[in-house]
Amino acid sequence: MNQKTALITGATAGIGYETANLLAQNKYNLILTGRRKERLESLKTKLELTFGCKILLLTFDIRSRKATETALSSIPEEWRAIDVLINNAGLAAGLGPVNSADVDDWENMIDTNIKGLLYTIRTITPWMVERQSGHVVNISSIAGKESYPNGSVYCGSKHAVAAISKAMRIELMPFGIKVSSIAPGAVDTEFSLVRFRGDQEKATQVYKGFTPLQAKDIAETILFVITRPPHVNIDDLLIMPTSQASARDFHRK
Ligand code: NDP
Ligand code: 8X3
Repeated sequence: MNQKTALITGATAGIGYETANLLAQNKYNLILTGRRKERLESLKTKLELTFGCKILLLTFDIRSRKATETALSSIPEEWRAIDVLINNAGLAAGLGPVNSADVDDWENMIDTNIKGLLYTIRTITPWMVERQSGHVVNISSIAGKESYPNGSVYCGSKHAVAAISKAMRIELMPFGIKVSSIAPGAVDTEFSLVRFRGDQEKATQVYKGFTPLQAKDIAETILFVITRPPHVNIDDLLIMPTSQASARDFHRK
């Protein structure tokens, strides 16, 4: 049995998927979540065979408080010593101004990026408090530091993740629990494909003419953050592509 356990939300794609691979390689046992069951199952098979780690899968929609609480509460006792919680599941839905954007998209982003993250934190952190140990890593964004036009609610949701992380750090500090916030710039994942509802052409344009971050870059950053010595916490880490200097400034060839 490997020694440490990490729970990663949104492990079926992108940053969560690559983080699962890297942590398995680094001898973590993993609790992996997402809605796409087949992807989770094939990832579990691959990681168990390749790295000999133990994997527990939980398939649920994080927007549903009931589904999230039910799934997380079903985690068996022997898995509850969670050393690292990586709140990664999230999305942007659409891109449009407040006067005409789709309100369903707003609900989707708020329910996933803010409420789903909170339901997860509310269920898992009491176990960390009991053990007086643990590390929560919240995936924010450059959009949690700057707002850009047509992204008000996505940016708002990521600003909320940053604000929640700051308060959590103070609340959980007396229990020896670390809280880190990681804010990436553009990462080439399924993110833009989801944002543009499967429009591959629009998604490709987002990363055109410059080299974006790869999900592996963020996985390596997460591994760095969670392997610092006990007296060191990385509070807030902004990681950008070299050709992106702000939420809106790209150097495209
Ligand atoms: P992907 O679309 O590649 O992956 C998103 C993951 O989140 C998937 O595993 C998906 O699983 C899961 N997820 C989304 N909605 C739900 C839901 N309702 N219930 C359960 N799981 C859900 O995107 P990324 O890897 O890029 O995104 C990961 C995080 O990184 C997000 O929080 C995003 O906001 C953030 N981020 C991304 C950046 C980028 O440029 N890509 C930059 C900065 C931050 P499934 O669909 O199977 O449920
Ligand atoms: C994702 C990065 O700039 O598309 O969080 O919002 S951005």
